[in-house]
Amino acid sequence: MTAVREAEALFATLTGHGPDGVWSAPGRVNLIGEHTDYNDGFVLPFAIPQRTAAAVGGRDDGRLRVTSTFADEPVEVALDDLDRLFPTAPGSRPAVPEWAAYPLGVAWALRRATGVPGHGADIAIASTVPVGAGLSSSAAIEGATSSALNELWGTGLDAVALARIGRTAENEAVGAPTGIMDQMSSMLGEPDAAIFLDCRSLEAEVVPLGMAAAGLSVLVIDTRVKHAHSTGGYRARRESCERGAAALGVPALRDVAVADLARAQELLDDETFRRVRHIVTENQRVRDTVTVLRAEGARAIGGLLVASHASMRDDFEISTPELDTAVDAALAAGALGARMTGGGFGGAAIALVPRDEVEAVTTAVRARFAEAGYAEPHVFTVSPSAGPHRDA
Ligand code: GAF
Repeated sequence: MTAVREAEALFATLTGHGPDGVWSAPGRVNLIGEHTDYNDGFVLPFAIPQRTAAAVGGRDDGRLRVTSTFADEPVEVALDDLDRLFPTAPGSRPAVPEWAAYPLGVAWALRRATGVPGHGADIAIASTVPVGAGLSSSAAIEGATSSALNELWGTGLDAVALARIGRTAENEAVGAPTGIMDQMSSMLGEPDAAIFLDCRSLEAEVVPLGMAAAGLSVLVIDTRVKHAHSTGGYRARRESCERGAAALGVPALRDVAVADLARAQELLDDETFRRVRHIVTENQRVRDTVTVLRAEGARAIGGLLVASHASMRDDFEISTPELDTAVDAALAAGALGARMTGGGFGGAAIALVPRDEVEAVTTAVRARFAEAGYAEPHVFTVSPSAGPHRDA
């Protein structure tokens, strides 16, 4: 069943009637540019066909009730209570179950940003974006919910403003200190194109990928090692970057050039230097990837993807043995490039693969995982896809 049909069915079970409408938004993979977003840098993600749908119907009692296929129980709150629930104190858990903090956080952020009080609603959420796989299931929930409420409440925000609402929900309601890449990629997705985003200005350029014309596929290898951004390593990496920028006297690591790295090495301890070097070289790799895509096409970007993975494995230290195995096995079996994608510490890798070698690469990756004694990975192709829309 599609996410849209599933959300409609869930809505009917919850309320006994049909929704006023159904909105959906996609997950994403990031082609290149990891952990650069919160350093005011560059990213090159694309939206994927897997989507999250929100079936929504108005209520006249000022209450919000959310339910989803990945929850046991609906969560219900009064709209006027949202300001008491959020923001979540830094480092604490949200006052509602974490999955519900995404849609409720969007409602809270939309009211706060626009001053529009909104009205009560039932919201039923279903998704085909795998959770915890590093494919931005969270941005897809935020995008579907914000698109729905933006229309039903008449708040009139554009795609970039809604991406900011999603990030506010994630940072302040869920408490995950993420950047804005995932929300922007979900909101701005275009078929057969990536989004070249300057995370400081939020200027976005659509970069055609021509995957089908080049006979290429992007393979996702979900290692099924779950990750979360609200805790642990993600936050620590962000803090290292902030320390590095402060020590170098710049507002953000975006302002450090590759040529400045020798001086940075003299000033910083080894670990902070390696974190900084990842961000600085990754920003350059994103720009180089865009240049190569425009001049030579997607077949020529493999080396940049491989260099990006090495930098995340060795300098930023966010890869895992499963992700390294996925990348190595894909490359050995004929992928033109491969790298882990997303925040790291689990989740998925992507591989750029000639279309007629997809099966051979898939088989080889599965075999290497079995040999290593890892859980069977979930391997599938994705094509760059459209952003949010109203489905019903
Ligand atoms: C996660 C975050 F949500 C993004 O903002 C980004 O930092 C990414 O990890 C790493 O590039 O998906």
